[in-house]
Amino acid sequence: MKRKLIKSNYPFGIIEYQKYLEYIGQKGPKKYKEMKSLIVFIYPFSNTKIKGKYLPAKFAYGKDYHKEVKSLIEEAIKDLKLTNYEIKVDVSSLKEKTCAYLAGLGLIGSNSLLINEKYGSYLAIGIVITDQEFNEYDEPIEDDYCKDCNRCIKACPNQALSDNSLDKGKCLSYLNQSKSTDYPLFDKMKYLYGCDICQDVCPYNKIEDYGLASFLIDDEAYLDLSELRSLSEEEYLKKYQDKTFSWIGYLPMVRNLLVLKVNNKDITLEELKYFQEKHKVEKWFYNHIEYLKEKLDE
Ligand code: B12
Ligand code: SF4
Ligand code: SF4
Repeated sequence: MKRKLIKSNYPFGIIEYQKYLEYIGQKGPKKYKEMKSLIVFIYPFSNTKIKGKYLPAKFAYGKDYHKEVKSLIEEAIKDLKLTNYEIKVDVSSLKEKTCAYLAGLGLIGSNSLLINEKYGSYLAIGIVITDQEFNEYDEPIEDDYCKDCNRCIKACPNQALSDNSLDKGKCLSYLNQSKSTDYPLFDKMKYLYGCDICQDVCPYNKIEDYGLASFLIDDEAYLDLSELRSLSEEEYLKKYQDKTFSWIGYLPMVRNLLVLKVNNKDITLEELKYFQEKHKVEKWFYNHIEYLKEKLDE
């Protein structure tokens, strides 16, 4: 199969599935037994930090990247006329950063993310897994982008990074996408959803904005307390269904906004009590508000 049939305006690379399995130390396929190749795509998010205290990280500025990337890939591989394939974006068991590295699309930095020489690290990875073999495969880049920079490691407010590994339990991006009860770890949260602190400081992201139009900031990236107060859970989910953050649901987003409001001392005790009372059956939420009330009082 010829790779020139793939039409993409952004970089892509192809690797043998078997080589990926060997690289990650797996003897043979546990899943996708008949598959032969992985076609790995990257698509840039916006890297422009919009001023505002209550905005999500940049990967959630625009439309849900899971859906967007899937349809871009569907279009890019149309001419290959594949019969046995699946498109994976974020939710597969494949180690997507490692796939992108092996496909020559960049290197994994100390922030634990794939950095592409042109597009930096603000990007989404999408993968086609197929039984099709190709006439040519890509090789990884041999270089070291980070050297002794360490800016991301120093900037992480929760010390979640050390060299190439991430302590997920300390990472604000994990905390604010879950119903975590490690309340003090939210004290230095800066983003309404996800976290970009370790990418904001990276020199590879100080580039022009290549973000896809559908990933640029839109009105639904702005959430405010009075709106969350007036919308029912159902109405909220309907309004924000095309956003990357919709999957975590209503209450975790309310929690995130309340945390940021308290971190910025920009809320009253009465407002906190209102939400606490309204959702008192959710213990993880109730107790977090208890913690926030004390913090506001400090
Ligand atoms: C779970 C998950 C998270 C979790 C936990 C991540 C973790 N490492 O534990 C949380 C919620 C914290 C998270 C946060 C984010 N995530 Co995330 N996440 C994932 C997901 C679904 C799985 C990652 C995972 O845990 N894999 C298991 C671990 C063991 O493997 P791994 O992470 O691939 O790590 C391996 C490699 O890094 C490799 N490795 C380490 N060093 C080196 C060096 C070299 C040279 C090589 C080759 C390999 C290598 O070894 C590791 C172990 O095998 C992937 C999608 C996917 N299916 O891969 C997206 C993914 C990694 N996330 C992504 C994004 C965008 C983010 C955020 C930037 C979002 C945000 N703004 O908040 C943050 C960044 C946080 C950070 N600094 O890493 C993108 C990454 C894009 C990029 N440029 O790399 C991915 C690929 C989703 C996508 N399809 O675009 N994420
Ligand atoms: S995403 Fe935020 S909390 Fe997670 S490692 Fe980066 S700076 Fe630290
Ligand atoms: S901030 Fe520096 S150390 Fe961290 S990923 Fe970027 S270049 Fe590497």
